[in-house]
Amino acid sequence: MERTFVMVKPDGVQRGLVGDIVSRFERKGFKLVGGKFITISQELAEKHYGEHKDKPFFGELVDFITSGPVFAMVWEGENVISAVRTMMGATNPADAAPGTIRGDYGQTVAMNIVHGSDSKESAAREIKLFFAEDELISYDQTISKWIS
Ligand code: RTP
Ligand code: MG
Repeated sequence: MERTFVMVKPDGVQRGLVGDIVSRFERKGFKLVGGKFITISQELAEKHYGEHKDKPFFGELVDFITSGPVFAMVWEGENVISAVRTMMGATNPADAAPGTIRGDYGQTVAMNIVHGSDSKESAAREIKLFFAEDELISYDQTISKWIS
């Protein structure tokens, strides 16, 4: 079963959107297998966003993601990686469709509320970066058999 890394960014936490975001993925039928409330270090931020290190916005991005606590999660389900990206909406909230998280709540690309892994490779890398193996919980969830 596929897993993905999702994070409510500092703006989402400050605005009290953690519950809404968790609820969207729960109601979709995905299974929460890990979660923690943390403040990201400079080092972890630079690793997490390493693919953007040569971009002009890299410094601003690292400053923002380390500026306050985030809620980091791992979600499991059928095609969960692409489904979460669809539910998040476009990177720039100005282009994100209504009904998506960024479309409903975001205004600017710098503060776009939520992160989700963009591929199987990113998901594997990011889950490992943020969670130890024993922090990911395997459990039976009977709802699963009615969903996929
Ligand atoms: P994320 O990694 O945070 O889930 O976002 P994403 O995949 O939708 O977008 P990505 O291309 O990976 O960019 C990472 C984050 O960098 C900020 N950004 N700023 N100023 C700009 O033009 C610009 N472009 C990207 C955004 O906050 C984006 O989420
Ligand atoms: Mg990205």
